[in-house]
Amino acid sequence: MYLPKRRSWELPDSALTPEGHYLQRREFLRTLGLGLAATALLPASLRGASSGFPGSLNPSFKLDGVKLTPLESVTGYNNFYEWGLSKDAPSKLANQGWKTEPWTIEIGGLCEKPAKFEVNDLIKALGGIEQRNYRHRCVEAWSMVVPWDGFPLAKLIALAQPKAEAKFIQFTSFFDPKICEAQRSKNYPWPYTEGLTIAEATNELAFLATGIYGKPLRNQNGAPIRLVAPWKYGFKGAKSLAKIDFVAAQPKTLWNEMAPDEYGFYANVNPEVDHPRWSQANERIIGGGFFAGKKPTLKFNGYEKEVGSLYAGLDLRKNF
Ligand SMILES: Nc1nc2c(c(=O)[nH]1)N[C@H]1C(S)=C(S)[C@@H](COP(=O)(O)O)O[C@H]1N2
Ligand SMILES: [Mo]
Repeated sequence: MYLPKRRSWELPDSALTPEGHYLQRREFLRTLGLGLAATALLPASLRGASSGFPGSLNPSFKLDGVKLTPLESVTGYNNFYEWGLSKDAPSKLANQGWKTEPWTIEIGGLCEKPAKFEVNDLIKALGGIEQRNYRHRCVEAWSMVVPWDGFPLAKLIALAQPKAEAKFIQFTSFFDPKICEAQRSKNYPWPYTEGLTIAEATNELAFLATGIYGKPLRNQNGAPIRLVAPWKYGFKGAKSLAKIDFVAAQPKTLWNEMAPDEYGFYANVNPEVDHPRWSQANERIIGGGFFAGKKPTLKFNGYEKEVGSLYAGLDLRKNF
């Protein structure tokens, strides 16, 4: 029902799997032989090329003239509160015995095809992955440009077949208080949750990332699979997803529950709507040295052409 429109850039070549994933995700390799039979059952529009070559950058998302944030910054300056509140905590604490492979993700709620997948099998069922360079703007007024690997969320939605009553999708991060000490605390309503409307989720920009710079996601970036909605503040991009549910009503989200006046459900990047405690007009560029500087923030983070129509007639100040 919510089949994504086939776009000019969805050529077989754009859905290839970078070599790094094959080399590093052993489980993926092990199941290669089985995958083909499963993909053959999918409609042609969902099938990508099944052989893995490097260089599968989707040409529609190259971001000409923009500098990619260095890998050290993308993997060393993180927000992942389950693993500490400082920017350098997740790269350390999320890598002390927390296992993110194998990993089961559950697709459920109001859909025809609820299912559990090991993440590598899901990637295979959806025909592989592609690379996209996206701007990444945190609500805290800093930004990066990240080369993600992954697949459009619309592909997963088409596979799950949401029912007509499904109007939103809720994303739920992992919950494992035995391993994650912060999740034993009652100060936050764990697990981390986020949400999108179905119209937002089927927009071509909405992406499920499984890698960065052609390598599997590091734990601190939300391994093995996390949401990326580049026209929204980074907190919408829930990490290390355990569940994706189709729901009828606007789902609860962790930050909105914590501070509804500061973190709205929409959270579209908007230089004209300040956070109650700071301006959103400019952003600090992360990486590339101490003096990388600042730049003006763009409406919808520079993706107005792609997503502006989703919000036609909506008061963006009220629906922040
Ligand atoms: N589960 C979970 N997801 C999360 C967060 C978090 O604390 N926990 N932080 C969010 C915020 S505020 C941002 S800016 C991005 C940061 O992603 P990155 O560390 O890969 O840049 O992840 C988002 N997803
Ligand atoms: Mo953020």
